[in-house]
Amino acid sequence: MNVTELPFKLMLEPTAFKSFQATKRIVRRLSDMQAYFRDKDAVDEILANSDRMLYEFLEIEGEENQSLSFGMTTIFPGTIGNEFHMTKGHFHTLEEDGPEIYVTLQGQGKLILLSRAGQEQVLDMEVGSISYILAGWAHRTVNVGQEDLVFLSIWPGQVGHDYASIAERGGFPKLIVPGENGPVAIENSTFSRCEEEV
Ligand code: S6P
Ligand code: ZN
Repeated sequence: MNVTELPFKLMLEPTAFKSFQATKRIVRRLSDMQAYFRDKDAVDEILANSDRMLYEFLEIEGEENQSLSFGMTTIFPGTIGNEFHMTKGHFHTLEEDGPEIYVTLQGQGKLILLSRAGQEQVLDMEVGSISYILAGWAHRTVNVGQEDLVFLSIWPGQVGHDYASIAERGGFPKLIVPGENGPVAIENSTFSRCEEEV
């Protein structure tokens, strides 16, 4: 039986998704994200020993209009050079754009946001926090803690994911790196603003 054929409930806890069969499981390793980290020597050094798993996400995909997709992402702790493990980050596709809600279930994170018009924001993620991502805002999550960062996400089912626009801009405006008193957001020198942006 496909779990989406009948109503169901899950507990709001980090292990919830282990109890059913997700329709999609994606694992991203360092080899999938070499271009995303700025310290290329650190990338090469780690890859020479092992292809580290950075995060995984499990999804139940809603494929029809007015359906909802939802998923659970686990970002494992660690750094590549001085950047924390993070997701690729994406815009939702322009044609079928839609908002998204994240609920943090475990760990400490930062949510980096960038609107198509060039506005930017960084929000803290901590256990019990709910983040509302407006339609049109790209989003990347970063694990800034010592344990897994686990969060639930809910978004319109028909929405696609646009990773290319992030790559074209050279990433997000901010990088999250360790500081003396905890994680800090610094300017990303490879990020390029479009001329029409604010
Ligand atoms: C989907 C939602 C999340 C991400 C997941 C992995 O709209 O934002 O489920 O897909 O956290 O991130 P990414 O950027 O590799 O898709
Ligand atoms: Zn998304």
